[in-house]
Amino acid sequence: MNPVYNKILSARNQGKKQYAVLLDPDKLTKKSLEVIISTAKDFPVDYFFVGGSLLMNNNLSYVINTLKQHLPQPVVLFPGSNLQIDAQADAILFLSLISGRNADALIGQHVVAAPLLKKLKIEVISTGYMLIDCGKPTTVSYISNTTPIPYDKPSIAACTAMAGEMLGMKLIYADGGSGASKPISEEIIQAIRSAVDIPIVAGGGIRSARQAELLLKAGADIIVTGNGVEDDISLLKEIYQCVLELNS
Ligand code: 1GP
Repeated sequence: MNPVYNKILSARNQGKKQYAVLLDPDKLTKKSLEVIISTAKDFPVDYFFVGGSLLMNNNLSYVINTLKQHLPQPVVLFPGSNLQIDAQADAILFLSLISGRNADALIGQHVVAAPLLKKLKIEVISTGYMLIDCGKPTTVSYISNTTPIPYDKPSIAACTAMAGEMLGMKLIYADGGSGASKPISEEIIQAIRSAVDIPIVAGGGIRSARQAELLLKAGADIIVTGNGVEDDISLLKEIYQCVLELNS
C-alpha cells in the first residue's frame, strides 16, 4: 500500500536524500523528453513529478505514458488544478496551498478531484504546499491568487508547516515557484525541519548542485528541479551525483 509515500518515508527514516525532476508537459518536445529519458537511465533520479500551474497543451497523458514505458521511477502528479489527473500516474501530490488563504486552493479543487481519484485508485499523498517569496511573482502565485510567505520569515514557514502536519498532511512542499530567481533560504528549510517530522520537499529556482546541497543539508529530504534541467540537462547529472555523495 502507498508505495510512493513509503519510498519517500523510508528514505527519510534512513537519512537518505532524494531527487525529483519536475517535467512541465507544455515545455517538453519529443526530442527533449527523449534526452531526459536517456539521461535518467544513466542517472536514475528518484521520481518524476509532472504538472504545472497552467497547461495550455494536452500533453500530460503523453508525457506520463512515455515515461512509464521507458523508466521504472514513480511518476507523480504535481497538479496545478483538478484538470491534471491521469490514471497512468503512480501517485498524486494532493497539494493544499497552506501558505495562502484561497479556499479553492486549500480545499475546493480537492473536493472536485476526490471522487475521480478514488475511482482511479491513484495513490494520494496529502501535501502541505507552501509558497515562499523568492524575489518575483511566479505563475503559481498569480494563478492561485495568494501571497507567498516572505523570504525572511522562517517563523511563519515553521508555524505553517506545523499546522499542516497537525492537520494530518504527510509531506511539506516548500516551493519558491517554478522559475524563481533564487532558491528558498536554508533558514526557511531549517525552521521547517525543526518544526515537523514529516518529509520536506524543496524546489523552485534551483540552478546548481551547490544550491541543492545546501537545502538538503539544511533539512530538505527531496530536491526538485524543473526549469534548470529543461535549460541544461547537465544539472540533472550534477544533482544526481551530489545526492549520491551525500548518501554515501
Ligand atoms: C516548481 O519546485 C518546482 O514548482 C521547480 O521549480 O522549475 O524553478 O526548478 P523550478
